[in-house]
Amino acid sequence: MAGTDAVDGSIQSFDAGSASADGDARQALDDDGVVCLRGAFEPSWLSIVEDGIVAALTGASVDLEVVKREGDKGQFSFSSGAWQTVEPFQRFIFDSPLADLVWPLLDSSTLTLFYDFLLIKEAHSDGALTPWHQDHSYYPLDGTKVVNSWVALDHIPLESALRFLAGSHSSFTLYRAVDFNDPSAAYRHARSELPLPTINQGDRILVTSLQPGDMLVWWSHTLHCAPGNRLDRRRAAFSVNWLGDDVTYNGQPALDTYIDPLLSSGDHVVGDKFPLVRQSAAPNS
Ligand SMILES: O=C(O)CCC(=O)C(=O)O
Repeated sequence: MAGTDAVDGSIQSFDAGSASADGDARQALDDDGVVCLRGAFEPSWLSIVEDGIVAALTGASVDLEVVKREGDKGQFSFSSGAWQTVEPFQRFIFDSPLADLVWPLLDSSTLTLFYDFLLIKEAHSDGALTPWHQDHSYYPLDGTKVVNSWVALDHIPLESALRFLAGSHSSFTLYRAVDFNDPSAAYRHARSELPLPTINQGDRILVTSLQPGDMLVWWSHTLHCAPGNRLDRRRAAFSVNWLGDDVTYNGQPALDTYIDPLLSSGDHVVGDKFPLVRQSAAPNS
């Protein structure tokens, strides 16, 4: 894959409040593998997430990691599945417009919460880059309707924004999972041995700058990466990962966040850990 700096197109963006966002945004997500919903959250919702961040960073998140890469001034903090113990994250996930913005994009009779992920790249965490990867290659899941809804909490200019390989989701090919601490090492829960594709001339790398409250949504098969944060201010996001009606559990080894010992291979992924958040009266109605 190319480095994290090459960029040549803009992620298709829609006003989250506009009536046509569902259809056009869904088309863009299906075509490119990623879409941006502008102004998805009012500042009042973002301040609830900030309350959650304070709680998560001061002990409420059971799965918090804080790293400082060699030579960096700033830390990189990330936390998975904190919604279970961080009440403001619960409020944001269950009471904000989030679920109703995401559900129409999935073309699914159901919407299930998979997990949340908080990432904070402090000022000058230059080395905290996110290598090219595909979220799905870390999950013990079969199916295609898996999305990440990633909400910007700060102004994120192009230089520190996520990059996506346009259309890389479309064949649902599963590539080798990358070890984030050492991209050259084998990942311990590998599901596929297929190396990540090389980027060819004519491939499009998509990016866009974001304002606080803008939300990116991408499929779990879409290849993406992000640079470290070379800015002199924080670059933070709160993302929530969702499952649709074609997703089943396959029981393969994975991080605890993605595992529910109560589920068996072939089960629909739903339960206390992965709650059903929306369900239509009749399938696809
Ligand atoms: O924001 C980032 O740096 C990486 C986010 C990401 O790749 C993910 O959540 O899958």
